[in-house]
Amino acid sequence: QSAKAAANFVPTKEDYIKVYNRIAEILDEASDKGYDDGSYGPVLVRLAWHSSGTYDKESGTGGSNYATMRFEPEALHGANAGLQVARGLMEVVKKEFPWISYGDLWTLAGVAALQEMGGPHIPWRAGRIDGFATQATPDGRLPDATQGADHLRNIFYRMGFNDQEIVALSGAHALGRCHRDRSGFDGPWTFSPITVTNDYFKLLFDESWVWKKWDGPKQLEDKKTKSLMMLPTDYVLVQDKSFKKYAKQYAQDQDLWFKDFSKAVATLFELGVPSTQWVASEPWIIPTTDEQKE
Ligand code: DDH
Repeated sequence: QSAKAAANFVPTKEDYIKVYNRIAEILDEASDKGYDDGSYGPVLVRLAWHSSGTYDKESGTGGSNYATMRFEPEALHGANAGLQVARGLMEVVKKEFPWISYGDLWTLAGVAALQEMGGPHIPWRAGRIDGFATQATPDGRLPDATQGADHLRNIFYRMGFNDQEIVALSGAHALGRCHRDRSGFDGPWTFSPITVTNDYFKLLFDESWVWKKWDGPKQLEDKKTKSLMMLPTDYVLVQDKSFKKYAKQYAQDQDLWFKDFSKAVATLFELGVPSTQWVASEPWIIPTTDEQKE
């Protein structure tokens, strides 16, 4: 394809599905590489979330529109430690599909990862544009795992979310793990860290959580197997009365959590994007690779 043809290329939903499918292939390459639990899914979900969760509704700054995590110092913010892995993977896809914006690519990767790991469909549409380093956000917009309920509310209310949505979004910690060399914390939240389930909520209620005795940052471990972890901010969801009500509902009803999680994540991934930029008036439902075979 010549440069001129590439510049005139107007992608359709089908073209984005091709990108989705390519990302789906890459997820599994983790197992050959011996990476973590055998999928790049969790770290890609984290990239999509950290690129969106910088949004500030008052100033309208931050969010997924400009993919400013490509630039320093945002790339080097403590909260983003380790995400160079995910950005590097997406660089490969960007080379193959140069017409896609980084903001669309990263959020589509989050959608592909969640859906391919067995989660609910996440409505998504294209329209984000690449921005500039001057649009990067200041440090401190993402949650700090050592803090309490007030901090969680300050951070997520600033994005426009309420208590129910904070709890629903937090269920993403069913996935992945903490890495000593990234956040300083250590271990997975659940026994199935590459499958989307409501186990995070179940475990919060069903296990006894005790402070881990170690030289690392303050975190909890399950008394029984000592192989799972919770961050102080995770534990807040069963301590704070309002959060706990929703956490209990999600522990008891995975379908309810899937529904609320899908809606909140779709909103999260669209934060900071002016509605005039969307290529479609409504978000699309992209079929999983399994559904495409049916
Ligand atoms: Fe998270 N998260 N997260 N998180 N997160 C970490 C890992 C992952 C917090 C802190 C951490 C969300 C909310 C919060 C994922 C998704 C989401 C790690 C470990 C820390 C620390 C990083 C490392 O060492 O590699 C805090 C604090 C909050 C909060 O206060 C609410 C949300 C809303 C999401 C989401 O996706 C909607 C995922 C996935 C991971 C696993 C990454 C991996 O590499 O594995």
